[in-house]
Amino acid sequence: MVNLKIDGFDITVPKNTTILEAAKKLNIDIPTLCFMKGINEPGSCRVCVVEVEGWRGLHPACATKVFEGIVVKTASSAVREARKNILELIMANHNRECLSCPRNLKCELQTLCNDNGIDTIPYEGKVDKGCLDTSGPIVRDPNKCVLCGRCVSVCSKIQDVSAIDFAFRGANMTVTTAYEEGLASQECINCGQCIKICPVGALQERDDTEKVWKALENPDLHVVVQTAPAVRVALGEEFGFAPGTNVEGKMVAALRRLGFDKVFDTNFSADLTIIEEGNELINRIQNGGKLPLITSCSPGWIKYCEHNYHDFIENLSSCKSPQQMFGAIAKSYYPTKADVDPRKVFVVSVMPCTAKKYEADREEMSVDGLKDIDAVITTRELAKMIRQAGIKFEELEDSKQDSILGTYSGAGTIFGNTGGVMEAALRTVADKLTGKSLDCIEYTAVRGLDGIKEATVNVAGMEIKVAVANGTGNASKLLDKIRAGEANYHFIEVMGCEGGCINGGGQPIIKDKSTTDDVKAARIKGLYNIDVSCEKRKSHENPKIQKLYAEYLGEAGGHKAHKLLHTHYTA
Ligand code: HC1
Ligand code: SF4
Repeated sequence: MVNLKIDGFDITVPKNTTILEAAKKLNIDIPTLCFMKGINEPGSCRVCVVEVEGWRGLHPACATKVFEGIVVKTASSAVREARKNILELIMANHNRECLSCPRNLKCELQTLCNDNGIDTIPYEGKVDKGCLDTSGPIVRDPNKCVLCGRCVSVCSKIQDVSAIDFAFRGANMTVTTAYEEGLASQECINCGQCIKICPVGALQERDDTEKVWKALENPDLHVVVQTAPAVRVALGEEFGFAPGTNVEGKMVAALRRLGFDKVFDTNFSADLTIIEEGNELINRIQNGGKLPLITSCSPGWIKYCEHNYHDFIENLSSCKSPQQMFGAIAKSYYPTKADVDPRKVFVVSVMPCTAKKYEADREEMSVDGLKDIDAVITTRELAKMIRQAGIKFEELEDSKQDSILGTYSGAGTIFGNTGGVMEAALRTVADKLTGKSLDCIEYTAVRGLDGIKEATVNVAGMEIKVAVANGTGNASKLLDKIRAGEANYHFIEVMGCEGGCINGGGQPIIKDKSTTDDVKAARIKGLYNIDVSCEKRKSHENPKIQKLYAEYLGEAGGHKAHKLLHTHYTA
């Protein structure tokens, strides 16, 4: 252990602790724009400089290790002056259209400038570093980039994609793509993890709210909305609720106020996915089909697989994702029940995921010329619409989803958590294979934030080997092991983002990035709490799903189900 003094207070910390970490233990928050533990290299922004007694100059707290007897000052006049100067330089090279920036009031740079008394920018900088990239769902503004490198690190080290990197030197340095092409033409998987980690507004999702407003104003359209499982435990953060708070009732009420003709739920079609995917798994196991079966509901993962693991394309489940299944049913079965023209049904999705915008626009995602999904907005965009409409979200009375696409089981709900799709599938597959209604339904081995989770489940005398890859970075590790013949499974769940959809690129921005893991854990708990409170916790027990098969689809995996609910991917 090492003893030191920070701002006059004694503290003892383990060897190799940085000054930044030691100060945190004393509740001293040294600001930094670049450093993210385990993700980004320390020391590029220099905002965290501190004074060390006896040393010349100032030193970055994120990159300087403590040693016995060190005396540190984190807010001396030399530090404050240097910090101010560094921020002025960053601001000089930053597009300062703060009022029209989507990150206004949630921008780390803006907060730091306020806190450090920046009122004028004394330097002439460079704010014409490139054009706005609007080629796809991820919008990049190089003129707002502060070169912190967090996006580059998350894209390469966590997501294993490397769609963006630093280019050029000196004043021309920028973060860009290969050949400076639009992100849409790159290997980018649209996961939006770079958006969430960006301290400023240099990365954003494409804003599709106007498209939704226009549809809502069009009297010829019948506009229905679905909300993904993970939205309900995060939307509240935009309105002051603690992470993980279930605001489903208020969310439904807000959607009604916005004018949607029907408010439905993606949890319903998550249940539907389980029926189809469970059936596919049993078929492949019993009839010698391609194994392992790998889930296909995360569009970021699908694109990653197409780019990097085409030898596993045939392993992907042919099931469309719940988002897409919902749209296909909303434009086929639902119109027969609601007596509306399917061509007039306009389907809006509220998703925690930026890649869902890309998925909805994929060529494969339509039936008989009708696109499954017409518009996708993120959790953040929904919050924006609620604010635009002047709705006092906090004070709304809870409301319930509409019939017939709004009823769901606990299994459909936990889809939003890493391991949730696997657990939901096992609940159904185990019942189907044993012919019983099993009581033991919590598959805790596949829960939690570990990168790769494995389990062997004993069902009806059969050992089913399963694995869960939490994020594409972990998927690559798992698939490499399978390629090398070092591992083998019957069924694998892959979600594109670490933690699953609860941590999707469209979820509310976590301003204090050091709390990210706590926020993820709270959202995960929120979904498991809903699961426990559900009357039905298995997808095949959802009465509205049973009715859908009885009245319309016929058999799971049958002709109609295939036409509407399945697809195929090509490398
Ligand atoms: Fe997801 Fe899914 S769980 S992919 O994370 O399979 O986005 O929440 O809607 O489609 O249901 C997202 C979440 C979501 C789909 C489901
Ligand atoms: Fe990388 Fe994901 Fe951002 Fe694309 S969206 S640049 S894959 S982090």
